[in-house]
Amino acid sequence: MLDYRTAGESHGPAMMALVEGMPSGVAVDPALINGELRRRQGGYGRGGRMKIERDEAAVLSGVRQGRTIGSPVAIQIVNRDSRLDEAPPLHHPRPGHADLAGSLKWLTTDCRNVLERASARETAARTAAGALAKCLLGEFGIEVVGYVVRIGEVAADVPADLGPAELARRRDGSEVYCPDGSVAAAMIEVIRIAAADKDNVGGVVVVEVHGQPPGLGSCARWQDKLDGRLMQAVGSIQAIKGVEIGAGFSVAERRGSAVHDAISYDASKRQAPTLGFVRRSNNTGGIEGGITNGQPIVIRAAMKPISTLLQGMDSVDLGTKQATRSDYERSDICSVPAASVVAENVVAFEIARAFLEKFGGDTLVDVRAAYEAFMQAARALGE
Ligand code: EPS
Repeated sequence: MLDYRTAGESHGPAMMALVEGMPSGVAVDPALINGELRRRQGGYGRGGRMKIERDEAAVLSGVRQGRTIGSPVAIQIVNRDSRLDEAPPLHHPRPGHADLAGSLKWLTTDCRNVLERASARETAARTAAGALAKCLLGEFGIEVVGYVVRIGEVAADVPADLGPAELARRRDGSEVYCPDGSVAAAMIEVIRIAAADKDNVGGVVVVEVHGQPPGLGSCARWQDKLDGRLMQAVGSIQAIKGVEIGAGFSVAERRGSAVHDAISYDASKRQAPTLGFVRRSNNTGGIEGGITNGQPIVIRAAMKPISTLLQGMDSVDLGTKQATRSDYERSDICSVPAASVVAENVVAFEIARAFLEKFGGDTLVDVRAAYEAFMQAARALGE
């Protein structure tokens, strides 16, 4: 089974990802992986740390002559700002960060032990693992694209049918990774004003997946439902507080006839991932009963403003219990654009995991044969 783990402290020597279960024969594209790491470091609103770091993936195992060989793939991203033992203690927990809850959990008054692992720096490792998964997805024409649709009170209007290439093109021309060029300047202004007020802002990101076959995930076991798995993958990204699939929370206020995506059939579209089954809408976000239906998968996630505030917030000293302001640690003002990159890559990993659950084998040749046999049988269903 495809799986991964991450390790590393924000100011330790390195961040690491260990990916297991990749079939052999997958061409690993270092430019793709490092491109995603670079995008994650960027976006308007990033702080001083990102001027120090130059994230680059060193692939230490599992790849020979540019292709996976079936063994675990270890990826290391060196931290330039590595000073874990010298980093000062932090006794005044920041509301919203893991500082207080983690210090209680691990019985310490020095939040440093907790915040080093809770830090969003960990998402560099998740991004690298997801980008590796994209090397597999690319073999099957599956595209994953993440972008920003809200910063604070400024919301974007992104047409539903742009398609992944155009979405990525528009997004990549934007400092806030938003495909709606008409609001980018306003988003930047919201971040700038918040920073001037020693405050910060959150936002909303969207991830779309295109080209995946029907039948990924399962309704047989609740653990295998793909929507639930995607929600966990995205909801576990630092500072994410809500995840929706398709029309999400808005379905609650509409009638069923206006929510469900009516089905028709068009034989001329049999080669598409939907196998010719046509929907006029995609409110379900590409997943019904925990299983892909071939329509694009659409996931939205809300990110809270990050919990390090230049102005501080009311807090207490964990040693004396006296009232104080929370500590300020060097931080970003807004990392919503970075979160869109992380979300894109963790989603890519979950899609690859579900793909290999259905079509997995030791080699890419096995996987392709299983995929093609399934697609052929599914197209011929009922004949
Ligand atoms: C973070 C605090 C900042 C961010 C960090 C997340 O780090 P530092 O304290 O070193 O300035 O820059 O994010 C990253 C390092 C990253 O790579 O995304 C936090 O407390 O969560």
